[in-house]
Amino acid sequence: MHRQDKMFTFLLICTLTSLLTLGHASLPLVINTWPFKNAAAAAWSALQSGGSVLDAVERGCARCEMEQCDGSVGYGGSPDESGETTLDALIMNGDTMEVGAVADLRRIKNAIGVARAVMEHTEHTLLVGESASVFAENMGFIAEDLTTNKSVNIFSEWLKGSCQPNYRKNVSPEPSKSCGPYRPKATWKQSKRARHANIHAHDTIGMIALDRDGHAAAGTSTNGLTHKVPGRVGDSPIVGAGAYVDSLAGGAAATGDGDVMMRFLPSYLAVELMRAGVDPSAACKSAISRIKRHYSEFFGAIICANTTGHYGAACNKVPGLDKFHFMVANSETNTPVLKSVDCF
Ligand code: SD4
Repeated sequence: MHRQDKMFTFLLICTLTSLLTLGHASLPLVINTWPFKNAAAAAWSALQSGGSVLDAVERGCARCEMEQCDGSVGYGGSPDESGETTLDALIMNGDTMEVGAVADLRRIKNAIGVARAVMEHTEHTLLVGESASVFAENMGFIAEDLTTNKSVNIFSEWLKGSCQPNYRKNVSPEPSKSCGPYRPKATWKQSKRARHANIHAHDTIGMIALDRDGHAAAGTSTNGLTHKVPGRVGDSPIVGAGAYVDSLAGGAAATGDGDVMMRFLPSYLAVELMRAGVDPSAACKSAISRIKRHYSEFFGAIICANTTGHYGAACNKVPGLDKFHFMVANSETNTPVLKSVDCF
């Protein structure tokens, strides 16, 4: 069979399987990564009380920022190599295709709020680092320390353990044994260093909201990866990677090893597949398959929803991730319900 035929057969089988397993589509719909129930509830109640899909996504993600969902969202989590917590977030309007995003945001807790301010009060798409924080302060966001006792402990334990694990390669001193400062190795062979994703510190919120009038929005918020190199930006604030939405096609949001996942723009790919008529579950699977082809061991998952309110999710099966959990609220459930999908 030709490669294209194989792909077509794969998508057809996925679509048929998911049609059999999925419930009815129903709008409005809120769907988010991981079992972050309160975030889904906040988004759902925003919609129920007349808020827009953007309000729903902003409030849902902000709830996780406040609650420090799983330590992976908001302040006090994922200290970088210098012990600081920095935040990435994105919000996208599927009607206008406007995007606001912040990356490496410092000292501001409400990253999704700042992302929305970028979208609504500038002509830009993405602000980063110290300047993003100054922008936020000027827009009225309060600057405060994002460090907590917990993040200080994570950081000091890491220092005590010779800075293991870390994300350096081809440097000296040997990064798998010692702390920095690191310098490039004079000579080195291209080698893949095994990635040491901690699956328990890996729970970015990604959310999609659709209403009955055909409006759609998506967003993400995260503090990235623990012990990341300062300045590192993940996939979450990158449009098409962390999330993507088009009110004429659907939305998608990703979670997992952003350094790898952002190379494939999985959210964009999934939305384009749904635009072409592919079922959300099959679109999600296809986006994960694309990454698997190059990084069979990557840790990651994606949620997808189309304009009719059908939804799905997919994840790469790796040790510690057999099933991926996500939340759904729609007019059928009227309350957030925990769903799961088997990884493949
Ligand atoms: C990142 N994708 O910064 C994020 C981390 C994550 O679930 O999703 N965790 O790479």
